[in-house]
Amino acid sequence: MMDIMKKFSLEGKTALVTGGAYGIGFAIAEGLAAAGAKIAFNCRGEKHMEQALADYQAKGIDAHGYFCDVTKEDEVTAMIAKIEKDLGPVDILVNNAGIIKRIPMTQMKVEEFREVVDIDLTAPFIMAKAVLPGMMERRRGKIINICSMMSELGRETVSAYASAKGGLKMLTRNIASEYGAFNIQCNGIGPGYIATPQTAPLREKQPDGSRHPFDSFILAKTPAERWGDPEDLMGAAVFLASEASDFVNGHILYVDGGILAYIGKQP
Ligand code: NAP
Ligand code: GCO
Repeated sequence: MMDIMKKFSLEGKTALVTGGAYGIGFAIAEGLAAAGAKIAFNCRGEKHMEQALADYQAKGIDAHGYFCDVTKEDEVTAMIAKIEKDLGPVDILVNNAGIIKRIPMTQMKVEEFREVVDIDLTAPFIMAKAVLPGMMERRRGKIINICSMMSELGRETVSAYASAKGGLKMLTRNIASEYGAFNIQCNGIGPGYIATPQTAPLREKQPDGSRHPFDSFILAKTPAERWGDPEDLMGAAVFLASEASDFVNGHILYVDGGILAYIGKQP
């Protein structure tokens, strides 16, 4: 009988996870490493880099860290060249780096809107553009864009983020459409509400020790009745990075505890 687990192996593959110093990116990199991939990641600050390298080492992962602001095409080009010299061609790109600004649209400055779109949408375009030529030459490649509930839904104060993540869903589908013939698969992961630094403000305990109202709201909207853990995303990432998903393209795999399927618990 065939060994189906071979289809999920990433042995011999090099994965680049943007924003992989902590949070979801770190967990995805950890999962890809456990499946056999060599790991490269980037961040912008010395402090985060030092801590990340120590954290990867503590997990037994020989991760390679690179300083790069993903919105700067020259830094991205230089980083990819360094990675290819250190580890070989990038087989798997995970566009994870992202920010959010929670500001009512009428109060949001245009520069703030532009900054979110620049990091959450334009940067994945820059990153994909940097790795696609090599993937086309080798006639294989995997690009995974980290989308969001806000690729499908809106909510107050996240107009820039939802616009970017909605665009990222369509960029994912367009890369799949334009480069699928080169045996390149571009898919998305749509995490639900995950406990990371990005959502920490939404989970802060109230002065009286009670749950943040948004925390209670998410628990009522999630059939799993819990926030996601970054580790919950590892399986989806390994699947979409491996040959097990070679005939999956342009798909957004939601890992959300069921939020998108559920009207929410009656109060
Ligand atoms: P996070 O804890 O805030 O981490 C974001 C990461 O992105 C950090 O490593 C940060 O590095 C990096 N980054 C930000 N801007 C960058 C830039 N210009 N260049 C390079 N790196 C940059 O966020 P997270 O919760 O792990 O989220 C990771 C991704 O998942 C994001 O795309 C987010 O939108 C998405 N997501 C999150 C959730 C959730 O509930 N947490 C749900 C759905 C989707 P620095 O230290 O350099 O800032
Ligand atoms: C918010 C949250 C969400 C999550 C995530 C949900 O303010 O609503 O930050 O946007 O980060 O994107 O999938």
